[in-house]
Amino acid sequence: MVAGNARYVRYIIIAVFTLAVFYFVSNSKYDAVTIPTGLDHASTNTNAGKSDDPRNEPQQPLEKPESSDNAATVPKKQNGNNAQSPLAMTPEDPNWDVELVSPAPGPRMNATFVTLARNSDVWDIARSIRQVEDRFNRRYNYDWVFLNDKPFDETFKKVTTSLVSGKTHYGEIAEEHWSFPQWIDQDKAKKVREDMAERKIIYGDSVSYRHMCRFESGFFFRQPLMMNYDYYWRVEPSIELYCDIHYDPFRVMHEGGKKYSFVLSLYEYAETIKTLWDSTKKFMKNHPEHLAADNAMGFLSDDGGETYNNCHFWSNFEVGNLNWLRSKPYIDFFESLDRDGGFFYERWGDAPVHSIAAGLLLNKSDIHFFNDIAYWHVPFTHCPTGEKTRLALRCHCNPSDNFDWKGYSCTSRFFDVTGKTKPKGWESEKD
Ligand SMILES: Nc1nc2c(ncn2[C@@H]2O[C@H](COP(=O)(O)OP(=O)(O)OP(=O)(O)O)[C@@H](O)[C@H]2O)c(=O)[nH]1
Ligand SMILES: [Mg+2]
Repeated sequence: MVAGNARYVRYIIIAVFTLAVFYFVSNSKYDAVTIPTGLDHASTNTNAGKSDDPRNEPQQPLEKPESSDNAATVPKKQNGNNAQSPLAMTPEDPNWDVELVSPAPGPRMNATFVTLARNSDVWDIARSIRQVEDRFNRRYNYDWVFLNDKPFDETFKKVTTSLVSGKTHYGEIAEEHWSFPQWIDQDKAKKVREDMAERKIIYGDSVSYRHMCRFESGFFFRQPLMMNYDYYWRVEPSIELYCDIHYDPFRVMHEGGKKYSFVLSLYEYAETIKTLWDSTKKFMKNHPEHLAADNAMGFLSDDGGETYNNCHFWSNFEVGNLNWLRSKPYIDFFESLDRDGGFFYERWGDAPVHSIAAGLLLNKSDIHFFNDIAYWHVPFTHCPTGEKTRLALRCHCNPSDNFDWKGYSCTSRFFDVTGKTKPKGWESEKD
């Protein structure tokens, strides 16, 4: 009986001991998981296959473990002293790397990005800026001018300034650049808008859209902030850039003597520009001295200038020379059109206005097509033709989306008129 009791006591002690051990194990504090530094260099470098890619250069050898026996337990160390270079995980940490990469070598042009936007466009333009910065400007740090018919609010300025790697400038457009000129007949303009609304013409009933088109046609390049620059690159909200941009497009323009450039071209909606060509012909008659000797009339007209074929460069993307837009030929052209009133009596867009000007006032060789700049603005894509180009530029566009050689694009015509050779593979991208 005594032996039996002792056995029970032993069982109780073992049970209490087991519970105590379980309690201590389950309540003990974990050590924080240390983040290994300098691990996995080789495994993250998946960019195999291209010998000239700097990321494929051999990595610095990792410090050898003390013995092969404890290789599994000794963490690999990077060259350098961890104490001197503490791992920076947040912007508040000392050593936080602001720049990430070095600036691109070479000169900078006197150039700026320019965006016309409303305060409500802030998140859509934020997307565009991020694309431009990631693909290009983080290494070039060009300025960015923002223009608005109303004052920009603090949120717009804060968000965009945080995203742009160059300086940002914010301008409010003067009223005379964003209103009806006094010679416009308001009743006539109103009737046009009502009629276009009934016919469901896109933006046909919008007053602000017309102010926007007139402003982009005749005034953005002479805003006080823009007077500081020679070249501009227009960026709209919600665009995409699909490839790295390895060279400076502003330099291409400057060193190649280019005045205007494009990535997409197409036919304009004829109902919105019914009398634009009549006004253009009037201008050509009044100012023959402004027409360039080797102009690109063949891009604009199939009958030697009698009628307009509606081809235009899509102006939501443009890299151009501001001094050309500020020149007498261009200003005379804009003022002649503006007097005729088609910005309000029809719905002339800045794209056909810029394009007709480029086609008539410039020599063909002044207009540049940037095949390398892959671009999307709803609903069209320019994806560079040629697999070699797309791989070299690390593009993520689908080549079958490329609009360049489809039936509704005018880019093939541009190549024919200017005598340029189309990029290899263009035929397989037709409709
Ligand atoms: N400040 C200001 N900017 C405007 C106004 N209307 C348009 N914009 C800007 O002008 C540019 C062209 O306008 P969008 O509305 O994009 O015109 P769109 O490209 O023809 O048409 P979407 O297909 O809608 O993009 C954009 O950068 C707009 O942010 C306006 O009333 N005020
Ligand atoms: Mg747009």
